[in-house]
Amino acid sequence: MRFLLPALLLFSSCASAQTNPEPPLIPRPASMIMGQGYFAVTSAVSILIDSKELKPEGAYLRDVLTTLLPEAPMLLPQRTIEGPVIALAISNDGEMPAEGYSLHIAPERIDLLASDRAGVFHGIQTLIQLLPPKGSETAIPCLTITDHPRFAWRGMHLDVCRHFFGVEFVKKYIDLLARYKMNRFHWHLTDDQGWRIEIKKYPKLTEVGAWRSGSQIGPYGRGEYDSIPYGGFYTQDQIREVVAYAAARHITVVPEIEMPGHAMAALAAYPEYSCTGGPFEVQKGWGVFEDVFCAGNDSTFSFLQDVLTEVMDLFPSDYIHIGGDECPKERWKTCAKCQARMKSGGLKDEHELQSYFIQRIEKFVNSKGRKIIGWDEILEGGLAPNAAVMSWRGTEGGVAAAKSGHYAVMSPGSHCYFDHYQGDPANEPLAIGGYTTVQKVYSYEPIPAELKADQAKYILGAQGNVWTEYILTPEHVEYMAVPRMLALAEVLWTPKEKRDEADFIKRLELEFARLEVMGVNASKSLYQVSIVPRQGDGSGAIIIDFKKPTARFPLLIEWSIGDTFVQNPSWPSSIEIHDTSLVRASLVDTTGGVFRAPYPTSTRYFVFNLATAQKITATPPPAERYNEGGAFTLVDGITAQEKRVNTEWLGWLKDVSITVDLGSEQDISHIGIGALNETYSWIHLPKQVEVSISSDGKNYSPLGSAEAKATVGRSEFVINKAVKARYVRLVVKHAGLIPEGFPGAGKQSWLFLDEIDVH
Ligand code: TNX
Repeated sequence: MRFLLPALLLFSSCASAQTNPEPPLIPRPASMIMGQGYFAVTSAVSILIDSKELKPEGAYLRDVLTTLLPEAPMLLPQRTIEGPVIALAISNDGEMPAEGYSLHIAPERIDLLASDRAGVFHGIQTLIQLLPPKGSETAIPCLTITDHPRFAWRGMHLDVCRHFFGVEFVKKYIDLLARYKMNRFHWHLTDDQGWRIEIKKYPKLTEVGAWRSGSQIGPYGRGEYDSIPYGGFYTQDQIREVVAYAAARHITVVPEIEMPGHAMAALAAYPEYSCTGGPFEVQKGWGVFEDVFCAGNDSTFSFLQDVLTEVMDLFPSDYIHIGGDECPKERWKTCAKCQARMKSGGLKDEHELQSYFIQRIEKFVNSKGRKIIGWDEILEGGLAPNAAVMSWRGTEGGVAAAKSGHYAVMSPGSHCYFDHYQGDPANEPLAIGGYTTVQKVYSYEPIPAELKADQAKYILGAQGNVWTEYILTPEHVEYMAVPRMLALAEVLWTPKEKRDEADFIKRLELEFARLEVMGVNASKSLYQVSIVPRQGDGSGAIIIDFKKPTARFPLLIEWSIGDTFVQNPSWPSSIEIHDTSLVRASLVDTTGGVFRAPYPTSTRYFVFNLATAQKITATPPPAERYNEGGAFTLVDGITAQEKRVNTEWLGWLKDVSITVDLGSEQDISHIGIGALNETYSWIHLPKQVEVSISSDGKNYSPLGSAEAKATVGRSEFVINKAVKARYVRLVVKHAGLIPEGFPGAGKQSWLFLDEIDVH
């Protein structure tokens, strides 16, 4: 039976004379040759499978098509039948690389031939990307694709400890991985703030360890917590359900059980496996904690082996992630059992004790036919013989592993941490820090340049990590992961020479429309216009440059100052402001393109006072690392936000003298300057701020010391006196060495300053 909608007929007949345009597939296939004409996807289509083995993949495709079509297509064993077919088959010639497939779409039939079931599944994902995300019968372009992955490990991680995400969302996350041909889901199941997996032998791990009495609010180090009980965990049945769901999508779930550090939740439940015996609480705040598993106590190992035994029963993954990161050695130094273990084992320091710990666990995991993978700290003190390394602190860990013949998965903070900012922090929800745009992810090359070819083969691939300290909801996880994981998926799948950023961004634009229909809260930060102020002629004018994102053009910029909207087709665009203004800017698509969702709007509020955009000098200038915008930053109309330590604040390691020329003599009643109090980042308030004024810029008369309104975070140093002056000078005394009891004690502290307020 032949059944074509009139629209499809029209569509295919119009286009039949020409070669079809390339569809916007992500990741881009290794090879794609466009044909002519279309295949009509209707209820008349039958799905054929060449063996029973492919029944799950056939059923998966049928279920997807059923959501689009009036009736479910038939799923039949391979044979010749009348009418349009999609034939799935496994190739026996042994020539196709693992997970590879070829897809041939002709007007009458589609042939999907793959090296293995995973390849069939990936080919099905390609087919799905050719379909509309919802709706009805459709036509897909004739083409031939030959495709296979560049890397074997194409991973995404999710931290469910800092914040918990239920099974429904985990499945949605896995579906996203599948769509972009990712094949490892790294499930971070235990940490200081919560133990999230039921262990039958140790029920307190979830009775106690899965719950905390409150959570940190706001940025790190502020010491602010709510007192809302928080928690959750997965039962073993739920874990099995997720593992099976992922397996049906050819995704391996790699469980992570953290040791010896990041163990506070476990120790809150079973304090006997610590060095001191506790008691402990499941942690409310983020960070690194000194209490860890005791390495001298044999019962710690029996406990962890019991846990891992249940874990290995649940997860078929050949790699089991045992954490290994950020383990302070303080407790071990003063623990009699740990010290005795070091003595009897001839271990020369606590790093070797950590290495002993990991090797002992590795032996156990290996004895069950599995392998361990751990964060790069497991290299310290000697790497366990069969261990693989997940390189997060840069790429050195991966390089060291590969050079010594160990496998490595690359996940450097610089390119693979999707908990970092992806747009101008002024326009983004609070994040942990960093700045990793989708373009930066796309530029990532997983094979470090220093590796020779025979070493490079130890790089299994890479992985994007989503740590959730500052990510509270599923929608926010999606926002942080998408579209960055699409960029990483292409880095990991597509041949290097086929990668093309501009082309990717174009395809991404069409994908955004689909993601919206799929109910995925993708970030559009890529389209943010940056609003960047700079010094005018020093007489109270700020010039604002609108910087375009590296996105698709032709797109207009639209900005507003207050209620006045201006559209401008030209880049770069600049305006000048002289008064307090709310400035907004966004892109506008006047081409009637597919991507109709509004582009994000960037907003910056410029507040003017007598000092704003006047001539300013700072002697000495700020340290190079914290000198964005120069001294002008102190009078740019923007009060620095705490979360923007790297850009809006200026930093010094010494005293500084700042002079502002107000242009003419002014009546003044208030002189103030902002300073940052963030001792965990080694940033301390100044000792003193001496204020003086002058009419001629030569002779200064002291006004006195500004008083500190000190708080954690931004603090203000202020002096209120009615005077007349043209020049204002602030001599800011640096705090000197960091006192005992603070992070970085004994080192030189940082002085961070921002907006000056004179009125
Ligand atoms: C470091 S990455 C950690 C995590 C944090 C993350 C935040 C790693 C192995 N350890 O515990 O969540 O930074 O970016």
